[in-house]
Amino acid sequence: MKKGQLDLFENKFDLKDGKLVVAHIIVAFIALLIGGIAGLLQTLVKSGTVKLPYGIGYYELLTAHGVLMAIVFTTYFIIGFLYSGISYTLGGKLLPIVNRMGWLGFALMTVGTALGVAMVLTGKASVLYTFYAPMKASPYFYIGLALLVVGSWISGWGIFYQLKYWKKTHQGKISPLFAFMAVITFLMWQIATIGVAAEVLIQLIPWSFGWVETINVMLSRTLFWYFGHPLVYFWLMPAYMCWYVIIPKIIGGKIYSDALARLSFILLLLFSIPVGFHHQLMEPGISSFWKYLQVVLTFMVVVPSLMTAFSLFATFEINGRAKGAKGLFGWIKVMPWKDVRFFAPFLGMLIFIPAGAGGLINASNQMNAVVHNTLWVTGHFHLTVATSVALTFFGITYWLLPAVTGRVLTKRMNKLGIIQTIIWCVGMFFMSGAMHLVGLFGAPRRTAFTTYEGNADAASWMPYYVFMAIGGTILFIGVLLMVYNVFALLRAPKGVTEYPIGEAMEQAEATPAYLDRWSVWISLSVALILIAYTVPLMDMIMHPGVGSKGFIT
Ligand code: HAS
Ligand code: HEM
Ligand code: CU
Repeated sequence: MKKGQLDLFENKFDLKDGKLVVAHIIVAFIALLIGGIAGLLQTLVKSGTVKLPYGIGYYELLTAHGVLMAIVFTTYFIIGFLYSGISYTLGGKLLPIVNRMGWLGFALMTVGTALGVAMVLTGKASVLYTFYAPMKASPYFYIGLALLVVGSWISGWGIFYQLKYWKKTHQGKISPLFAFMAVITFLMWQIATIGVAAEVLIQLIPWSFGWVETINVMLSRTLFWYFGHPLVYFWLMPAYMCWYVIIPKIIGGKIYSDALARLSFILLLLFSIPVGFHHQLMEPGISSFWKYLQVVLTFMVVVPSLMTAFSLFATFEINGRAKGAKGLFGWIKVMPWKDVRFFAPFLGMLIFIPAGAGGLINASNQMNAVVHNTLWVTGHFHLTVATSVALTFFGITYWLLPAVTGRVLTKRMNKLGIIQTIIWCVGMFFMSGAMHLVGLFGAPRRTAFTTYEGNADAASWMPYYVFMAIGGTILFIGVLLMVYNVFALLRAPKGVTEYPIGEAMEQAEATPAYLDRWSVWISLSVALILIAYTVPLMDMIMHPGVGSKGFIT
């Protein structure tokens, strides 16, 4: 064991780095709490149970919910989690400069978040988390977003720098799997956020300050979805990191294949960006050929998820057989069901099966015509990001916070964690289930309570809205319990908690070095993006049509 490296079983997580991790996690869960209040109110408004007081608009609420949940909760959690793993697997602690970059990124992100959320809560940015033009927000909302993105870049560069340093001091060695995955995640983020940075800086900010009068709506939506789809993989990849690297260790098994895990992340990097048009299938202004091409690529990006499913089943089954399990499903009996560090992410995996199937339906052009802009889509992403990803993040929290603060997970906290997971799944069953069903009947997303002047179809949606509200209420109890758990974990008894990093199976083939060759993968990724986007983007820029003025809801 080299100096400066850690022994896996005697975890001495660098507590100085731990502070940086904890800061990120705390902001994430404050966002979950406020976003949860908004979410609960949305379900109550939609079902006609409450009317919003003090002139609060429904869009104001929904913007707060979308931004706090989908952007703030996720990004902070991800950076906190990835920094912890980078510190642990790349030398045992962060380089001083990387620690400082982490704090600088955190500071910029927090200033940006505070500014953006202040605009939303004062009703000056009711433009939803996708901030589609021509809905117009205060320029300070967009500036807040820009700061959030720039802050996340600096944090990402910190991760790159730590790996570069590690490679220099470990010549000829392949990077640890966790670090490799963290770098891919942030590479993808780096390439994807260029789209939204361009939209915000070149289009939205000048337009919202009034320096230009109109905006090219088609172009802005395309730049948004160039970023918006990889955004959902930016949430998913850290969850996959837990499934691939952490879960095998927690169940006492091994990683099925290091090489397969790396390959799946490379495929995610290649195919998650040039697919934004699957969010724009119903939009005019993009020719069907380019939509078709991006749908083909969308089905390609499903492949690494199928590889992930295969690999997880293999880990579970081999681990089960090693422990004496027999038959096709004998492994199920030997899983550590009473351990929340396994239980919460496992339910996330299980729910990802219907969640992913819904995605395949969305991506099919003809079926997209049925579900687009209905509550079906809202149901889809409450399964993907708000359950598979969120439950995995919750599951991580139960060992991460103790590990980085020098504490232990008590039996009582473990039990509360199991209860929290069950509450979440029950609440989501009702809420997302009702959303999926009523969406198929045509109920639109992003609407407050309305009877459409007594329309009979709309009246038939009401019972589903009531189920959504019941689910939303149960989920809100889950949010409260989770936030309680986070603060209780921060005051848990002192002790040593292992940072659970799995190892590959002995029989697994050696990882081929070309998987670690970044220049090849980055070039391929850029090439695919250019193929998928150059012609349609040129078209939108050369034939901008009539620009739109801004609208304030
Ligand atoms: Fe999606 C809309 C297509 C995955 C999130 N998606 C959204 C929106 C969000 C979102 C937020 O093509 C709404 C954006 C908005 O506001 O307008 N999505 C897909 C496809 C996939 C997919 C093809 N989405 C995700 C993930 C998300 C996410 C992941 C967040 C984390 N989505 C769409 C489309 C739209 C869309 C259209 C636009 C709809 C519209 O019209 O507006 C795929 O990547 C899914 C692949 C996944 C699988 C599942 C693999 C299963 C695994 C689990 C294994 C389990 C085990 C346990 C081992 C094929 C890995 C087993 C245990 C046992 C006991 C059995
Ligand atoms: C939208 C409820 C948790 C992300 C919605 C809507 C409802 C809702 C009712 C749809 C409103 C509409 O279309 O009119 C809840 C409740 C939650 C919860 C009750 C738990 C207490 C989450 C979590 C995430 C999330 C954990 C992500 C991590 C979103 C997003 C939207 C949304 C991105 C779309 C906003 C938009 O269309 O602009 N939520 N949700 N939600 N939710 Fe949640
Ligand atoms: Cu997508």
